[in-house]
Amino acid sequence: MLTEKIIDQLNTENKRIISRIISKVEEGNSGSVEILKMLHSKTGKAYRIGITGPPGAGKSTLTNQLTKLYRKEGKTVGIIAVDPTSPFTGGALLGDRVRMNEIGNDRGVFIRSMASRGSLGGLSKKSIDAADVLDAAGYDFIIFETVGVGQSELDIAKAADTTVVVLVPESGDSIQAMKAGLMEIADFFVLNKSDRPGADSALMSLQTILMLRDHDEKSWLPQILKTVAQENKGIEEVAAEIERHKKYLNESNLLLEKRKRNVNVRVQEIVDKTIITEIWNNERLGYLNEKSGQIISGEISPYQMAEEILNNYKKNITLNE
Ligand SMILES: Nc1nc2c(ncn2[C@@H]2O[C@H](COP(=O)(O)OP(=O)(O)OP(=O)(O)O)[C@@H](O)[C@H]2O)c(=O)[nH]1
Ligand SMILES: [Mg+2]
Repeated sequence: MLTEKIIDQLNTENKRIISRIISKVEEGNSGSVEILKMLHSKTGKAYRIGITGPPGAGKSTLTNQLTKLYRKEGKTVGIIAVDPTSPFTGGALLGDRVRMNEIGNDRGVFIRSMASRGSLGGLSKKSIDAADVLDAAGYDFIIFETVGVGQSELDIAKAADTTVVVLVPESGDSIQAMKAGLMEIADFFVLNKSDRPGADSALMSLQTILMLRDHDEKSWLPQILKTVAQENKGIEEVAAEIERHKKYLNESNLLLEKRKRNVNVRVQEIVDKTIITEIWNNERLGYLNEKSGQIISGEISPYQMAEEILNNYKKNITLNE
């Protein structure tokens, strides 16, 4: 079969095949599902890192430097940059392309930009699917870069083994982060742009916020690392902290726990989406549309309508069995 042949050629040396498979997977149709099923047995080896934080914090610059460091160690890196496609720019951010160009030409690095807007829950599902392709291809590290602003972006913590939250010294940044729920998902913080004034006081206020959290001797306490990503300062420490967290997860058996929890959510999401698509076929949508006037006028209650649609769905399943 054609697909099997393509999957056999899936390795880090073959970027064109990787691109092709990710594009196929992005289509989100039955062909995509077949591919994902086939490559699943090859996944599970890559270590997944999530890098998130406010817009412009230096996530891409940090990703770029971290990747260069991993490459020096002979490791391969797959990067998924999730753009919160704004209706104004309407696509991948040019800046990322420019900043990541340098590593993009490296044989051991693969970069894919994905839009987060669009399909239902598109962000988490598609980026995790793409990460599976990169994992199966054999990349040692997979880095997700997402802008941490909305709730859906927090999903990235469910896809990553280690989540790094990047902040900058600008006042109020840590408060913003707390509001956006970034505090809960951080395995550690990077205070980037530490060359800017106010870095030390930002560090202190972040530390104060972190101290307020519940913790004991055994639990993991997120650290704050200062970096100047632009000047490649503090990057080795970031890599070391990722390694320390990875070791902690492995030794406490939490990596398996975390991955189990994530896979449960993932399967539930797949089931949810499949059922929704199955229920809302054109026929039922049309029927609902036809009857909505009667719901407004009070003849049928929304619950009665919902029951009718669900019963019709269940009846059809029984008939198909
Ligand atoms: N002063 C200073 N500037 C930096 C540092 N790191 C990155 N920058 C600059 O900050 C700007 C934004 O950097 P990016 O790496 O694109 O930030 P980002 O978080 O990926 O941005 P988005 O993906 O657009 O949210 C760029 O102009 C960088 O050159 C740093 O440590 N210090
Ligand atoms: Mg970026």
